[in-house]
Amino acid sequence: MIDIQQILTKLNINPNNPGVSTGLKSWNGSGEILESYSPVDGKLIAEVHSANPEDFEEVVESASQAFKIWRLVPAPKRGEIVRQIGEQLRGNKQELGTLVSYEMGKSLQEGLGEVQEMIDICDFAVGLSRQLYGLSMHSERAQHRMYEQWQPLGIVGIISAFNFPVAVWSWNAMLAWVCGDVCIWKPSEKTPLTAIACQNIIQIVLKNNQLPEGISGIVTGGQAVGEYLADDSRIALVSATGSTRMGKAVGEAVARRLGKSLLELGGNNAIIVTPSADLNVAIPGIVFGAVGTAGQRCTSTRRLIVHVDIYEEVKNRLIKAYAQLRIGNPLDENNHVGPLIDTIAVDHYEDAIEKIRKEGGHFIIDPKVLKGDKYDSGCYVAPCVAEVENDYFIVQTETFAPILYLIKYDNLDKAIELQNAVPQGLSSSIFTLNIRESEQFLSQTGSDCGIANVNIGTSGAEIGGAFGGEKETGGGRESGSDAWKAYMRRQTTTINYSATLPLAQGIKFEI
Ligand code: UN1
Repeated sequence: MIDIQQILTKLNINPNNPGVSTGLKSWNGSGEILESYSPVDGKLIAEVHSANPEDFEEVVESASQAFKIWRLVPAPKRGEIVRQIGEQLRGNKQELGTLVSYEMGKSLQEGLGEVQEMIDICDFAVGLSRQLYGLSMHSERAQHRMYEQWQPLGIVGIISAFNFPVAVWSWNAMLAWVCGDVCIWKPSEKTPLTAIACQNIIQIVLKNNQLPEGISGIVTGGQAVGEYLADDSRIALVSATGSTRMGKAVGEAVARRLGKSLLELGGNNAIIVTPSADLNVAIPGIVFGAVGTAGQRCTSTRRLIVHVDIYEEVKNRLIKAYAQLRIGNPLDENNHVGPLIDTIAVDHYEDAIEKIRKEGGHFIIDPKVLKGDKYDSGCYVAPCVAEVENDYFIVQTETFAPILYLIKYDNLDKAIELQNAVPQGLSSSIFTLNIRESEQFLSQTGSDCGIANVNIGTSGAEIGGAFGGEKETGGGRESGSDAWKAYMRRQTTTINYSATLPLAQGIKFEI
């Protein structure tokens, strides 16, 4: 159906030696081999070497040297480089989006959408490069000027997850670059090729502008490579997206050396459906949130908290909607749901299902691991819905699969309490046409999440807002608004242009 060799070639990837063809030896590493299999058809796409400690050292050294040059480039000029990256991404959107879809398994629409998010963050970062504003203050001392300025941090380590293999890296990298930082990327070991494709694109732009390649480094590999980044005090900021388990390990290691971390971890996102909800808007929002990307977004809808008066109606409409879902090859636009990332994810799905049953859950739409020709990779599962209690252990856990939990409520205070009663705090929504209900949900006694939506599902956030969440989601914010501040250090400056030395707080000191 697609000619993957042709796509790899267009993205400058030599399938027999994916890293070396791009120039920097370390992109291919010398460490153990990572095999990239497509969950779409189970085929091996290519083998990539992971980075060993020497490779890592080489990449950090090249980043340190590049930082000395890059920090001197004026911010709007750095923005111009990011603009050129955005142009390259526009030119490669089809191929990169297709590779994302093939290597990761999300639908082609979503693969292209992910590349669009990268293009959008480039545009955002270009504008931002002229708006890295600091405040100025009035000094309490005469003839003194006081202000703050934002300086680059240095090397930013980016650990990204398989589910958004390229967009989440770009949210971090594009901001970090206009801020004057250099980046070292550890992509998910499950999706190394999309990362190498991005590196090729960036390196073309850097080369065209005679800039050092160390501005954008890559270290492929698993947990060990993540640990190199977390433990190394030359990495000023580690931005990590992924599971709470991974984030705790990274956060602890970085904190031990008092480095900075930005964590964007698991979600356990709920939608509250009130009696006034417009179900024609709510049902597609719920279904897209629960089954889009096969339930593997950190913003996927996991819990549906429905008012008792409309519970049966919502349940019936969900049964109808799920019956229409087409599961299969994500590159075929007729399908709604593609595969899970690998068979390990399928094991997690099956394990969760067993736990739901054990704890007393009841499926209204049955789970199933799909078999047969079309599902040869063994990674395709049926999206399912179960009636549960919010306090089941399994409901409190994020399972990266299309499993939706149905929970009943009778008054809004209780619904909000249920929505907040999980360890995670990423995304949340309410469907209502009642202004009191919507305002209560958005008030300080409402949702405790980093994202709170009204009449929109929990997933599909735009890049313009700050993205991230509270509690076990890690507290970090990436992407839009003023998330850029995490990639810079704030410096408060006071300048005395008087002929005396007045001290602050009126202290007298005479010699
Ligand atoms: C993620 O799942 O890690 O809000 C990021 C969304 C996307 C990003 C999700 N814009 O669904």
